[in-house]
Amino acid sequence: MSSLKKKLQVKIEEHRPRTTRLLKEYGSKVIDEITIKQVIGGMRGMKSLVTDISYLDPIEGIRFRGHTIPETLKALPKVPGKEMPYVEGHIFLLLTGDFPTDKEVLEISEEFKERREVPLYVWDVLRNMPRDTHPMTMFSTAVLAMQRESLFAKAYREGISKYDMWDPMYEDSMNILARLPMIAAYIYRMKYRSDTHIPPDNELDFGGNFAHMMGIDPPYDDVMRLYFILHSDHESGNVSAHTTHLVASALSDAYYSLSAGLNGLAGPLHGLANQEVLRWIQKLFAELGGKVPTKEELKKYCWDTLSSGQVIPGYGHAVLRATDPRYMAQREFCLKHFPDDELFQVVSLLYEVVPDILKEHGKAKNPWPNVDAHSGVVQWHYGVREYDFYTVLFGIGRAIGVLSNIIWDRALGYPIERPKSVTTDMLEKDAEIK
Ligand code: HAX
Repeated sequence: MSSLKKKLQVKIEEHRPRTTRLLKEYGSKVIDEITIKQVIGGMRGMKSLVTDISYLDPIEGIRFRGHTIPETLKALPKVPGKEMPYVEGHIFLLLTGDFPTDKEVLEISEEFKERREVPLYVWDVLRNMPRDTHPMTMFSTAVLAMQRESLFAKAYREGISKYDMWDPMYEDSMNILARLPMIAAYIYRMKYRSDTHIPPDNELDFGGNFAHMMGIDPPYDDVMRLYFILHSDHESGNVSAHTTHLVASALSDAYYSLSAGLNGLAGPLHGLANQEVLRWIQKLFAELGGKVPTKEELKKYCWDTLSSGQVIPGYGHAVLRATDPRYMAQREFCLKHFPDDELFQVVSLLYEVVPDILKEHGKAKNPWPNVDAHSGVVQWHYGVREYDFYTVLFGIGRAIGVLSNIIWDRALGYPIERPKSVTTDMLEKDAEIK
């Protein structure tokens, strides 16, 4: 058994009595109340999920296992000669709550090399889809197509005990994680690089290998290490995390669950916003005949967008009430590596104008940028200009968090999710509307 799996097993055994005790001794303690606004309004702020993998504070932003983004990036083992840490180390952190040693990280890196072979039929499935299919559809389909490989589904058929289910869920999840960069790079090069493909390099880590298979030189490898870590987890209530958790709660395996979560990520109000930001900015460039917009032109464009009943992509958030630290981490990278980039300057200018406009507009509770306002610029700079691919990149990162969560879901025996719905008549009765 690998060091990661051994450590995870110990952590699971330590944790289980905490959940059991809460349920047995404190199960009826009230922790919140629910309003009609929450019931109609997408359950905003309703406390109804448990995860120890990350926590999102409205002002401070995300903490991974209790650590802020700068703390996480600092403490994870670095790839030799590189600015960014191993993504493999972040997987270890999310799963166990501990920072790994160099040796533990290298072990996962090696393990991924053994697990990453994608079944050949997946390429056939992708190749048989119309070439103009959205890359997120291809990505999610590829994950779903592999469901026949599921060790969890097999173990269930053979009668696995509830308490052991985390084990095959872990095995499936690690197999999926090892293969996602291979699948994503294949889709990219099939669609946008004349169907030419670059085999993985056994000397490289998770992020480095992905950059290599995309065919993009350093520092794109560091870009992707940062990107996958930043996008990994954002607690459990966001659409991709919640969907993955919900589907897995029916004891669907990791393939079914992740594919469903990716479909949620593909929505423009969620992960697709990173594509929408670029599409929106490029539309402005086109309207101005390729000219870089002035501040006044940007303001007018924002107001035109709002007046036509659309949202400004990359701004606002259901939980955050300040600038997303994932936005800031990417901004710092740009300031260091390409401060004069034209698109980066437009994005910076947007940061100066959009919050005031959204405040004046008076609707959005959070006028500040989220992660998606920035991620496209970095990709664009390094030559990934096919912006409909951006959400696939988000999907690789997000898989790390959501799969970690469903392993823990099975470890702690969380039940099938089944909230209760009410009718409008019932709400009117509660509201005492005559
Ligand atoms: N531009 C214009 N209007 C906005 C807005 C924006 N960026 N953000 C919120 N609003 C509007 C909402 O549409 C809503 O309008 P209605 O009352 O007419 O329905 C109102 O302000 C109140 O919304 P809210 O409570 O502030 O925000 P929600 O929690 O309902 O929604 C969203 C959060 C992220 C979906 C929202 O801010 C949005 O649509 N932003 C733009 C799309 C985007 O960037 N999505 C990515 C978010 C991060 C993420 O999940 N990444 O994957």
